[in-house]
Formats: sequence, structure tokens, C-alpha cells
Amino acid sequence: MDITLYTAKGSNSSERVEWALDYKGIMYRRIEVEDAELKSAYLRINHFGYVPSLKIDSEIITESMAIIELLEEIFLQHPLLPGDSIARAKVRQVCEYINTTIHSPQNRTVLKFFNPLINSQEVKTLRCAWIVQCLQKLEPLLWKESAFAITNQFSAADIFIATMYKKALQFGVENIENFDKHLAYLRSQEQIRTTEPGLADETIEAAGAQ
Ligand SMILES: N[C@@H](CCC(=O)N[C@@H](CS)C(=O)NCC(=O)O)C(=O)O
Repeated sequence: MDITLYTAKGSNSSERVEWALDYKGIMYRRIEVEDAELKSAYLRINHFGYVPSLKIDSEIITESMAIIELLEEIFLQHPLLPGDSIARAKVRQVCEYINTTIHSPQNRTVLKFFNPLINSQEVKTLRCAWIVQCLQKLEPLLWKESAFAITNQFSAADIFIATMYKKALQFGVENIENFDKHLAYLRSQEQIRTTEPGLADETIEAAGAQ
């Protein structure tokens, strides 16, 4: 199978897919789309102008959740959705909340549509406040059975939460204790840590900053 991931620098939704691909040990080509290309050449790949897109042989699939579900169906190794139906629905519930409620209104095109005059500092402030408020709402549903978000296994829910929380930290949100603990727990597991997108770069940057 010939697989290509179209991503962009700093793309939260693409990181989810990248983590899923790497965690499952799937071979793929990674193409980083430049900002200007999102509104030009790349529209031939994804007419919404969004990343991620995944090309599987001649088919192109968009939407991170749909892509991860597809990977889960094709590549059975290292599952990211639990076998039990209720547990699976609970994982999807977390993913959908993050994808549709937390992430969608932060999309640049959405923010600009509703407020064309919004400047980048206002965008950042709004995004931080929204992420923190929503993560706090999500918190009571998490970590009931283990230090993983749902059940006692790593799942797509852990990926969606950790990538969203990392984005919040990059924007300057103050640390939230339980989300810090979650991230630290994930990083204590070798297969999860070694497949986390950007972690190697962060570690190099942190070492350089000392
Ligand atoms: N619901 C979509 C969201 C895709 C999305 O919002 N992608 C952002 C990057 S994280 C994007 O391509 N934005 C382009 C832009 O803002 O111009 C998914 O899960 O894939």
C-alpha cells in the first residue's frame, strides 16, 4: 500500500494522524504543505484547503478522525480503539468533542469568517481561553480506570487529548496538573514516547536552551 500524509507545520489535526501512523508502525511518505499552498496547489489534493489528508494508493481521505478510523480498520496492529463497543464509543466521544467542539472554532478560516478584523494576538487569547475551558469540562470523563484517558490502554483519545493540550501549552496556557500528569504518563511508555510527533525536536530544543 502506498501511503502519503499531507501535513503542515504546527497542525494539531495532522499530529493526531502522524502519531497514529507511527504508533501503528505504518510506513508512509510525509509531505509538509506550505501555508501559501493550502490556498493554491494543495486544493487539488483537498478542496477544503485543510490538512491532514491521507493518500492511500489512489484514494484521498480527509478529516483526522475518518483517517484514524480507516487506519484502524486496515492495520490491525497496535489498536487505537478498544474492542468493547461501549469503551470504543467513549473513546470516540472524547475524540469528537476535541475535534468538533474544541478544535473547529479555532480554525483560522472559521475565526476570520466570524471576525475578519481579528488580529493574531486576539486569536491566541481566544484560543487559549477556549481550550482551557473545554479541557476542564472534559476532565471528569477521563482517567477513571487508569492513567490512560479511557480504559487501561492507549487509545485515540490519549492522542487527541495530548496533542490538544500541547497546543495549549505552546500558546502560553498555564499548566493544568492532571493534563501534565497524563502527558508525563504517556511519555513514560516507550512505544508511545518514541512515536509522539515533534518530541525529538522538543527535546533537542530543550537541551539547546539549557
Ligand atoms: N476537522 C478537521 C480539521 C482540519 C483543520 O482544521 N486543519 C487545520 C490545521 S490543524 C488547517 O488545515 N487549517 C488551514 C488554515 O487555517 O488555513 C480534521 O480533523 O482533520
